[in-house]
Amino acid sequence: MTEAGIVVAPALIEALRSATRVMFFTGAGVSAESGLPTFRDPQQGLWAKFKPEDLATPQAFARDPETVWRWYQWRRRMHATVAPNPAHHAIAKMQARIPGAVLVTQNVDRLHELAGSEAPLHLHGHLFRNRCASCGVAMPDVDDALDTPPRCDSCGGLCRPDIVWFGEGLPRTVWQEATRAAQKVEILISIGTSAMVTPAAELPRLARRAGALVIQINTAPTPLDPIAHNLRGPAGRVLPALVEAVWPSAR
Ligand code: BV8
Ligand code: ZN
Repeated sequence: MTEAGIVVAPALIEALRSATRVMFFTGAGVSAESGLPTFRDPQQGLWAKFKPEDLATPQAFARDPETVWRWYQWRRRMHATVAPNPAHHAIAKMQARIPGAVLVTQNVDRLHELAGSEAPLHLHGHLFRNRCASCGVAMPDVDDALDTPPRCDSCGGLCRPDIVWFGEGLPRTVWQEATRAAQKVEILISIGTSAMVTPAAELPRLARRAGALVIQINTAPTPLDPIAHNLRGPAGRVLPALVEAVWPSAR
């Protein structure tokens, strides 16, 4: 039992202490304690009447680009006010302790990077990047106060967030790298994801089938429960306790 009241089996501590091939797989729950709503949480304020699945689609953008654009601008401004929480910092610490540990995130925020994690694989893109919806060219330095999507200098197409919408394919090379790594790891730690969105949610199952130990940190049950060793609790409390248990600061 760690001082945070988290029970971590000695075998788990031993496995993490000796592991050399580890993957961290994160979802919106890892950013919850930074104050960012997860996809399961009801939208806030102006956006309360929308469901993310209704806004985060190419069809929504084609139908009403201004509304979709304003939703992302609102999220960018909201993300600009939050900071990494102890969960992000604990993941960065564990990555430093386990050379070559791979971090794959479904999140589009940049809190892992701000906490010091190196080059996480973003399966669903980047909230703070934009591209032309027509020719795909990157469109950097767009003012996050703009209420309508600017036009591309090269082709006049509309600017869109560099994000994977529902119904769109994941970035091919990122997905290949993630699936290749998932089949080689000894341990996959799934943190703060409802494991409902595919194909991302396949990664823990892929790792399990390849013989990995899957550890899941979540405040609630998910479809991964049956294949995982479950540490129930908020990631901002469980992960620092796990770091302390595996690498006691005294050493
Ligand atoms: C694809 C960017 C094919 C956008 C995102 C039926 C009809 C149509 C499509 C489908 C369908 N059924 C399945 C599909 C496929 C679809 C899908 O999975 N839909 C879901 C809704 C069922 N998937 C797709 O469309 C994907 N593309 O399949 O393409 C294809 C292939 C080739 C060519 C063309 C097409 C694309 C999916 C990517 C969508 N984009 N994000 C944006 O951000 O605006 S996904 C988005 O939702 C997030 O990025 C994230 O990945 C996902 C939400 O999942 P989570 O991260 O898990 O968050 P969630 O809120 O669900 O859960 C939070 C968890 O944290 C909870 O478990 C909670 O208990 C826990 N928690 C809370 N607090 C804490 C905590 N845990 C620990 N500590 C805490 N403090
Ligand atoms: Zn263009």
